[in-house]
Amino acid sequence: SHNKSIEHYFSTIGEKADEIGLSKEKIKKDFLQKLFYQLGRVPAVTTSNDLYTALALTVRDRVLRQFVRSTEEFSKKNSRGIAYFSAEYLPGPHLGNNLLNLEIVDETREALKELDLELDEIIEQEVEPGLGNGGLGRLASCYMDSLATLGIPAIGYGIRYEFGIFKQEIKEGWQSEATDKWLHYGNPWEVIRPEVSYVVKFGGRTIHSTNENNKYAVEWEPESEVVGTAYDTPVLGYQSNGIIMRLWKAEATESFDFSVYNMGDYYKAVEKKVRSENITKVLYPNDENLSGKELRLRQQYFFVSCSLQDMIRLNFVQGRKLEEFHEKFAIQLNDTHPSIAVAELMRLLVDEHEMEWKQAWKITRNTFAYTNHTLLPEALEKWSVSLMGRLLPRHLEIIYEINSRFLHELREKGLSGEQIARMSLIDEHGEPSVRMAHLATVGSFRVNGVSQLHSRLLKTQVLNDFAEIWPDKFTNVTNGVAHRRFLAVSNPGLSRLITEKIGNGWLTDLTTLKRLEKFADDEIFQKQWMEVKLENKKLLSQLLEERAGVKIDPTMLFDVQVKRIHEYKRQHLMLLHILDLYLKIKDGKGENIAPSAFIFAGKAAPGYFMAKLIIRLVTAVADLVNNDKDVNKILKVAFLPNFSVKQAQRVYPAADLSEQISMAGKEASGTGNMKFALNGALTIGTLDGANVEIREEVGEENFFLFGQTTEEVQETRRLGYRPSKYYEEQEDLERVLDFLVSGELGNGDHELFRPLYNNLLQQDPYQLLKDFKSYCERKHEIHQIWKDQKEWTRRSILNVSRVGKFSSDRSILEYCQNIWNVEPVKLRD
Ligand code: AZC
Repeated sequence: SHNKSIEHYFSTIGEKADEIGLSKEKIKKDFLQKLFYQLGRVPAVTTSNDLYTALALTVRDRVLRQFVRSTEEFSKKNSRGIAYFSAEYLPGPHLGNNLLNLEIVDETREALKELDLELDEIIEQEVEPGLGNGGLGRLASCYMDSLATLGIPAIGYGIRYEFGIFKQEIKEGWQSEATDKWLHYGNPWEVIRPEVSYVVKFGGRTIHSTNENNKYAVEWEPESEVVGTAYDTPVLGYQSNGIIMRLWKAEATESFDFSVYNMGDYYKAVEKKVRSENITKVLYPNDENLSGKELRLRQQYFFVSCSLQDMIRLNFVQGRKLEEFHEKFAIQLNDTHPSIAVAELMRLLVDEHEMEWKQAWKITRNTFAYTNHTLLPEALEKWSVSLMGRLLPRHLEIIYEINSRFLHELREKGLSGEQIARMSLIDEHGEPSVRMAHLATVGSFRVNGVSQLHSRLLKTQVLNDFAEIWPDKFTNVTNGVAHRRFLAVSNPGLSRLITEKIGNGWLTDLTTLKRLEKFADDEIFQKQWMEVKLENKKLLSQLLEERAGVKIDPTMLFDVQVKRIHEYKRQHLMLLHILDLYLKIKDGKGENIAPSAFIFAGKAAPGYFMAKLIIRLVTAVADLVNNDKDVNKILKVAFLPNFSVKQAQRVYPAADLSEQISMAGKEASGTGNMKFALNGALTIGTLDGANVEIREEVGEENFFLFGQTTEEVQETRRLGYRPSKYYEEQEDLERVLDFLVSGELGNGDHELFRPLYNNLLQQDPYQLLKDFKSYCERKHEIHQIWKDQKEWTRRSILNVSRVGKFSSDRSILEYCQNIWNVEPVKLRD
């Protein structure tokens, strides 16, 4: 058996299969060998990157060893496998996380110490793969972590972008973008599988005919082809084996077009190769906004086609019939980015494997499940029929066929013409286009939102027509976060303190944090808790001094908003409040203000003017506040450039206050909100996304609520919202808004922030002005509570002890039970 072969392999090299070399001595020896044999270095002559690479390779050996065992376990169990389809992943740095999961942090630290090396400095070297934009990509990686830990046979499919999310720099106060060459120093974590590769076709035409057996058949004669090759990154679980993230890279079908080459046109031949490789060159940096670009659709189709072909191969390798595909696999669509998969699976089954349409459709509909991540209309994907027809002519035909059968069904149900038009896969308003969310919904057996509120709004608004005819198809899975990364790895101080008190059961069952509750009033424990937080704040202060040039007193209240910059998230609401405080201090009315550091980080989509202007406003307010002697003892403002998972791991542990202030109804869930609370920050927030559930868990007395509810927001709009009313009625607000265009911000330029000013006074689509007052009131209350450090700490402890629900382990178990119908297999003995 497979197991025997592993045993056999290790016996041939004189080792035992279950000895994975976790001792200090073995780690040290392997590290030196990697340095010597892989990199040609001795410890006396190395670069920091050599040290990092040697250690990463040492750890990778151990990760792979665990991984090989899990492949074997999974094939023995032969249970339904999960394929997670996601155009984005944000795994963050691997090294620290893998050390934790292998439980060799101390051994490794010791081994390196004997060589006069510092583990933390080496960990610091790692360049993370920024293969996602924000919440959606990070969620995919949290889910990989939990799938691995829970021992679920799973594979994460995606795209190996050569350039990830751009590197953000601040130049003269503005965001500027540089390319992210994350592969420059090599990538020790991936294993290339040149033999796992598939051809993907594009363009051309379809030929319909009846073949010799009198069977109707369609052939797709493409205009071009590319090859996708698998790059595997093992994802280790905690105390368990591992799964893989399989990312596809595009290459030309042949290195050269020989016919052209023979004619002597070398450049033309190479051009074709370059064009093919373009597909996986770069991640589109738009978060919840469409680019509508042809290359983006190419990316989506490319990775989906490779992945489905791979799954069909696996299905056959395991000796199954294609008719059983849906029993062997479930595919989770991470938003609509991979939803062309519905049409592609139909094409593969019907055209390539000659299956009857009806049977193929049954398999397809029992394979896919779709997660929606946003209700924002500008983020709902649509592809113009003309583009789709040009790039994927066969898929457009298939989509039309699915649609015609679907609409027929609706007519039989007696639905009105209007309702049928609303539900059609094709939007006929203006330029005809394919509604990808409808395709995903029709082609899936389950549709879920990512928090209770969001799932309810999905059912009652965006996909209401579908929820009415298929109520059982809709469900909720509230997001969760990889608490091992976001607490155990990134906040070692707090982790140690917690473990001393309640043991380390929380690593595998976060709800055991509940046991901390009884220490919330324990003064000694409170003091230790505060000390840990202060240490974390000192570390972040150092980083802010280095990266943002701002010196911050670590005893200040760290008031933090980190996330993508978007108007609906309302970073500018926080800025209006800071300006209000500034003006009050200037008036000599600052006596009630707690010394505060306002910390921002996040990227703006390069083409999103308003978001970039908001960043410019942060830096302008920072310049004003930090350089004003009357104010800078009480207030500091900093923008930390280039927010990433690595940066995030240093920010959450140091936060006192978490800002979750989106307009209600707009943030599908949020996951940063969970990471902050897990690290002991209190939250100021609206009743939006998962905030609602966080508040429920931690208790309303431990959560600073403000602003309108979703219903109130809608009512405000219905009644004809006039933002200038609030400007006219509230003196403070008027003063702050006028200050934006007073010339005192942005080096005397009155016009710089005029677009923001006009937007707020004229439309204010996210109703900042309406929520301003209640936000400021809550802030005032927060500042009073902050002065009572014991009370603050008590609440902080209660927050941590009550966020057990928000582990991604819990989310994944819900996916298993309510969607995939699989049972976790615990792997390691
Ligand atoms: C985000 C949502 O905005 C965020 O609220 C949620 O927590 C996260 O997904 C994970 O579910 N959405 C995106 O990042 N992007 C898109 C296209 O929705």
